[in-house]
Amino acid sequence: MQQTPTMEARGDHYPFAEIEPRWQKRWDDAQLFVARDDSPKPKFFALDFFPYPSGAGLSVGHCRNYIPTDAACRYMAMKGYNILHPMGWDAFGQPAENEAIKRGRHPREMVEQYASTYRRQMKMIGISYDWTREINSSHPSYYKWTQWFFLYLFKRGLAYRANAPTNWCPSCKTGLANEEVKEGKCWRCSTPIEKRPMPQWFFKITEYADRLIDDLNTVNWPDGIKRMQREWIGRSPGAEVDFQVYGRDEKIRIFTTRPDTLYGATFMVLAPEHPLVNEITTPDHEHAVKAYREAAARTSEMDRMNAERRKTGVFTGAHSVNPMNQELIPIWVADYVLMGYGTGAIMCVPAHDQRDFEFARQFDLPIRLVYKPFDGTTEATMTQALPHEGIEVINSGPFNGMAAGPEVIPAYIRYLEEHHLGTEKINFRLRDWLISRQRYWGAPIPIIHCPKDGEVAVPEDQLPVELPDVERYEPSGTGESPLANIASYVNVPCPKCGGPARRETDTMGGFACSSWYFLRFADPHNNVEAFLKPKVDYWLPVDLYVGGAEHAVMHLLYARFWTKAMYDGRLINFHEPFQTLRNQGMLLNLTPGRAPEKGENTDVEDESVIDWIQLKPEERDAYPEEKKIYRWVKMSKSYGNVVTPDEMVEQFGADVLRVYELFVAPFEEAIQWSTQGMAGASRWVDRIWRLFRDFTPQYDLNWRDQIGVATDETSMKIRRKLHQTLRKLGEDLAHFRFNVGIAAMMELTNEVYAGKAHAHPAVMSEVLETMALMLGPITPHMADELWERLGKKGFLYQETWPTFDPEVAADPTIEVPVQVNGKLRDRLSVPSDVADAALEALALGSEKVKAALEGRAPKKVIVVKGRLVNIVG
Ligand code: ANZ
Repeated sequence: MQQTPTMEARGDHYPFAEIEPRWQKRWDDAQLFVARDDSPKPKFFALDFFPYPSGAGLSVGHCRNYIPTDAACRYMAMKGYNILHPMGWDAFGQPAENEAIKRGRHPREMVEQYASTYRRQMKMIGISYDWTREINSSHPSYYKWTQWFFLYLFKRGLAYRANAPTNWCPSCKTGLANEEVKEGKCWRCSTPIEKRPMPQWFFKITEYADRLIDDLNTVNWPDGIKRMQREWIGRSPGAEVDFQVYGRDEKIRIFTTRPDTLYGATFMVLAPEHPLVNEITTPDHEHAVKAYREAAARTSEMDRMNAERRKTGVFTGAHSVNPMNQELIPIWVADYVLMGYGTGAIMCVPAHDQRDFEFARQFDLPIRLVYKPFDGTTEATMTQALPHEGIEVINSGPFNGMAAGPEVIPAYIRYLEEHHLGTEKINFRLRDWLISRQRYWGAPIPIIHCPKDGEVAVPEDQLPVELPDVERYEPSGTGESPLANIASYVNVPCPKCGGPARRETDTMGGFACSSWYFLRFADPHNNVEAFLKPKVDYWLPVDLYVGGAEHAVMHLLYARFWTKAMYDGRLINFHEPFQTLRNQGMLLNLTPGRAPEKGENTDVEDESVIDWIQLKPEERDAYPEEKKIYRWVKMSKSYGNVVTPDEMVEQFGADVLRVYELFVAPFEEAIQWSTQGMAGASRWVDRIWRLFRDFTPQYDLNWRDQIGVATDETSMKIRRKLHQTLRKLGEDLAHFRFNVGIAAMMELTNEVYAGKAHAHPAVMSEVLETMALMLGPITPHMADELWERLGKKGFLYQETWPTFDPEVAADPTIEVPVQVNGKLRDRLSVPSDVADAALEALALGSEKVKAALEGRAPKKVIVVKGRLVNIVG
């Protein structure tokens, strides 16, 4: 008895397991993705955010970043660009070190092992990285240059050491930058931050605050990220004004964004930490003020900034003189004024500032309006502060009667400056970047402390300052780095005077390494300098930068600052590192959890998920199904809901995973993971595979000679769809609209399937050849295989993206006659598939038809689909 061949044997399915590793090896052997520094082609530098390789390996969520960038690179290669698409490891810093501590391993070997897993997985999904340029930021050959840049900033006065109250994470046992404190908690371990005064190294990012805001206008970035950077930098234009303390010599300087409200200042508030508090407090108020200051010291900054909190404060007994009207106003101390912003002292205008209003009501302080309200509100009837808008200025001496509006504030600033009462001032929220960490796993700060010469730079020929190899590297918790315990590391001669000196023992936070790594990719093996300038001139800036939105005000701000500092020293000739930035949407997975018990904290990172406690993977089986609550949450190790590319590639293949991730949603939007969706992608890939299986034997290399005679309706239809899809797909790939591009490819597949039995053979040859090229960026393994089976040589990556023929792509037009009351009045030239409604609108818009109707409204319009419009008027 004859056996039916299995689906496999018939070749019904794309045999990914055999094909994909084979092509990956061939790409590798041919060094296909190795970037050339000496190409005459225009360059395209595409970069994925510098990953820290974590122990769990890549999830299909991470692939959401890498696959789209890869499709874009492969497309740009076919469009004739010289591509740089590198990868490396952000190996230093808290994430890697914390994990190493947890596992009781040395971070060095751990990072190397994890990186090799990432590398294997990235190759497995067909990413076209140039691995010859791989970098590892924890390697001395790399951090030598991180240290070199530190000294570059130090020599330019942009790195300095200062004793400042720093953000201290008691769990990670290190100081943190402001950007690493999220809602008062450590970005790595969510432990509440404490303030500790200690000497720390800072980078003077504040010197670049204006440029960091202004130059956002020159880059193509998502609006949300630009907005977050602007808000983080927080530029506030206003004025500083001096208030004389009554009966004393001291003046109190305040910062205000609203000098136009000076006449409405009816009291002042100093931050509890303000240095003048002790000086001016009168003896009868000393006790209360002291107690209040002590209580404030125990209150977190987060709480102090919370606008909802009931206002508290104490009177100092002192008064100051309002410089505009010489009125005496009381000086209070209150914790809603922060010492770290402006001057730590404010004038209070309860009529127009909500916090001041609440404070005035709380302590029965006077309120005075300086804008006439629209609705007759008075100081007595007010229930909240009135913002800027009002009819005109009142209660303000020479300013009375000025119409409320934008010209008011400059008038006050002019007055202040003319009378030497104050000056224009722009304040920033941004603070200098705290870079030192009391941790082992980072680039050592290349400074030597000499009792005679002070802070001395390690001479360049002694770089790198190598991280000593130690058994125990856990943070000491004393506020000193573990390196401080290594006598041979610490005790060194001063490079200047040769006398005994101490090496700096803090290391740099990991964000220093990622502030310049994109430059290193242009010249990764240089051990004479950080990079050869002509190479950076050629490759940089990065044309396309792809990664998650969580770095909006950390890495992306720091890297911009370093770039500008290097630009100022003429090390590079551009001042924005990343031209186009794209943030991928998150990948969510349906995850079992339960309702929280009374008083239990949900503690889920994602704010949209409240009242839900994730079930640990080990609890899941035992927990009753009917009590489980399923939620879509970010795919991550901490939720135990990770799907790995390994599982998916084993079951469906890399090309199917690529199609699924590109197709399932717009790039920027969140994806809800679905393994059924993978099956859908797989069906499409198989359909293409079978199409080629059936038609490749008839493929004719010389189809162009025959194509002119393929004028039958089916052939024309298929060709039209083919060229239309080609036109669309090119634009879609260039603009990261992969989902609609692939949807168009799917429609094309349907059209080809519908007509393939009747189409002219030359058309089917054209379809195969063109589709293989179009699939190059999307399903690169299958596409190269199909291409080869068509008898072609080489790789699609090196082929030219096909051009569409606009004539073939054009929709055919037909002529539709228009009659008015039975008489032919016009002929409309319209696409053959025109909709009835569109045809009716066109007919009624025709000048000839309007003339025939002589201004009458049509009584009836009859459209005979695609053939005739009949108007009764
Ligand atoms: C008088 C006034 C009247 C104010 C008014 C506002 C509205 P931004 O935009 O954040 O820069 N301020 C100044 N220093 C402060 C500090 N250290 N702690 C708390 N508040 C402080 O806000 C600046 C405004 O916040 C300043 O302008 C000051 O109040 C207050 F109708 O002065 B304003």
